[in-house]
Amino acid sequence: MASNRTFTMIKPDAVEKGNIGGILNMITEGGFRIVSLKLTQLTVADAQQFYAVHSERPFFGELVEFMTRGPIVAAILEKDNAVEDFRTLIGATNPADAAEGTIRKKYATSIGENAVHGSDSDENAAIEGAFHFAGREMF
Ligand code: FUP
Repeated sequence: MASNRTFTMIKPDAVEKGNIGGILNMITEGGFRIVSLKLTQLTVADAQQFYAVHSERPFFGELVEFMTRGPIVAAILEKDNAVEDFRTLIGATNPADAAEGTIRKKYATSIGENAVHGSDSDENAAIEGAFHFAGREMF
């Protein structure tokens, strides 16, 4: 059964450009309830662990550098079918391929600086959420 929670990050590019409010608005307008929310910054070790699946890819160094260059907003979100519906709301990894009305279409500038993360499975949503939030920070 699909879980009703996913995990997101508003990435450093979007935070730098002042787009936290606009993105959170699209998230809540999209029917997601905010369970947990914080402004924080990934260490290099955090980013390497988070994106370990991409460690052999040529863009890995750039990805880690980007994700650690400034603060991010971490959040746990709730909605029926959360993982899949949130990936629909954020759009394709490359904003050039992202559909109209998606967060990446509006706020991403490139495949690397693509404004938001969304978990790709229920299992990863639980792991990623627990990495950032203690039980007492989940509402
Ligand atoms: P997504 O699940 O849409 O965030 O995309 P992936 O898990 O495939 O990729 C994770 C991150 O790696 C992307 F957000 C950006 C970065 N990436 C690149 O910089 N270049 C690529 O060719 C693919 C991904």
